[in-house]
Amino acid sequence: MINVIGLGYIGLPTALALSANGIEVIGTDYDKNIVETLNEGKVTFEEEGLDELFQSAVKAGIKFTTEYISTDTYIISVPTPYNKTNKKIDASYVITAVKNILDVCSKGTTVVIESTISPGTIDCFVRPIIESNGFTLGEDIHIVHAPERILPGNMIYELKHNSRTVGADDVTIGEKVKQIYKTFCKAEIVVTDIRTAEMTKVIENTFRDINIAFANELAKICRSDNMDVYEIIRIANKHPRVNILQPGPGVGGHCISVDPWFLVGDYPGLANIILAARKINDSMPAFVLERIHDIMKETGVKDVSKVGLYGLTYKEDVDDVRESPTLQMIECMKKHLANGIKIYDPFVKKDIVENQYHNFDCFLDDIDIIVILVAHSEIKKNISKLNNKIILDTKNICYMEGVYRL
Ligand code: SAJ
Repeated sequence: MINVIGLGYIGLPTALALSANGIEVIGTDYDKNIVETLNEGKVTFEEEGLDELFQSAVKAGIKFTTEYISTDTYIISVPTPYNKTNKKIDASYVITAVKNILDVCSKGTTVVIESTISPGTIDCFVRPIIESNGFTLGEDIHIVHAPERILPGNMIYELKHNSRTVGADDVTIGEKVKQIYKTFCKAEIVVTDIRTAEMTKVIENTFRDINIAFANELAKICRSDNMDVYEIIRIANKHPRVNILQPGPGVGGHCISVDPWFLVGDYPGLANIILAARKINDSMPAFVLERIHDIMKETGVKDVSKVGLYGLTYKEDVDDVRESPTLQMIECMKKHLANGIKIYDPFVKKDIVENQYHNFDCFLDDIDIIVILVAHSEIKKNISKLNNKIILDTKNICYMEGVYRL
């Protein structure tokens, strides 16, 4: 039986996939509301295919609880934020989970950490706790790091089809954990050591952050000298070895905007491109605000309450707002006491900011300028409704004349 600890964006789909593929699973989360919702037969976030997977897992007997269960295999998928002051990993959720496991586990237990962790986290934080509690590593407890790679918006497909990494001290244990993941993962599973697995995960997201930063920097350069960044990227990408990503209003989410900081925090002085990329991506929300300011001046719209931000989530067609560029923009506006801007997102049902609308047409009725910050399918299908609006399109999805871009 596997006890999956943390039923968030990664833990829940993983627990469900294991259960639906024949493994006995109990999912544990310290949040009573999450556990209650799941026990009422409802999923806790929107994701294509998640409902179906949930139904299969429930049929197969998955259980949800706030308790840690005594068993021989655990998968930890709790958050690993970074400490905003020293930029290093905040491993406190992982540490608490390991401590709680030690209280109930049986001898010979395997503890798999799925949460993203910076290189050295297991050596610095996890091994010492296990040893100081009187357990012998490699005998009483086997520690494994098996980071995920699934993309929000396409999680259920990628859970099955993406290659994965399993880092372990002992190859036999690595192979045992590989067999567990093989129940639902049909792609290659590479077994390696723990530090390699830790570093690999972090640099994958850092690679993407740097590439997005390059596109964002190009957008700023092109704006300063009146060139069309999208056309330039489109043409450059025809080169067989060039593949530039798309500029946007910033980088959000709990992964790409967080993981590179671990390297900056742990290797100051060495992580230079990585730091520059983070700074460029973090500067984009303020850059969009400047664009809004210029466009208001140019078009004569004086009242900020006539401006509407479309999109609150960190990217298209997901309901996750963590580190979202829109929230960063709103924060930035508050500092300058510019209140009154209107906001709408079809995926965000609860009121999380001031002046938030829950109906697209009402939102449109009340604004003159629309700023597209997230390319949700909803707006892509309804571009014709924007005909009489001044549009700032930061996602390059409107192709009519007169649209302002980054
Ligand atoms: N973005 C751009 N321009 C682009 C692509 C993305 O501005 O050309 C922005 C998005 O709008 C969003 C942010 O970057 O704000 C991140 O979005 P994303 O779709 O690139 O990635 P995430 O954060 O949803 O998921 C990433 C993935 N990692 C990589 O692609 C290397 C995913 O595979 C990981 O599993 C996930 O992080 C994670 O959990 O670590």
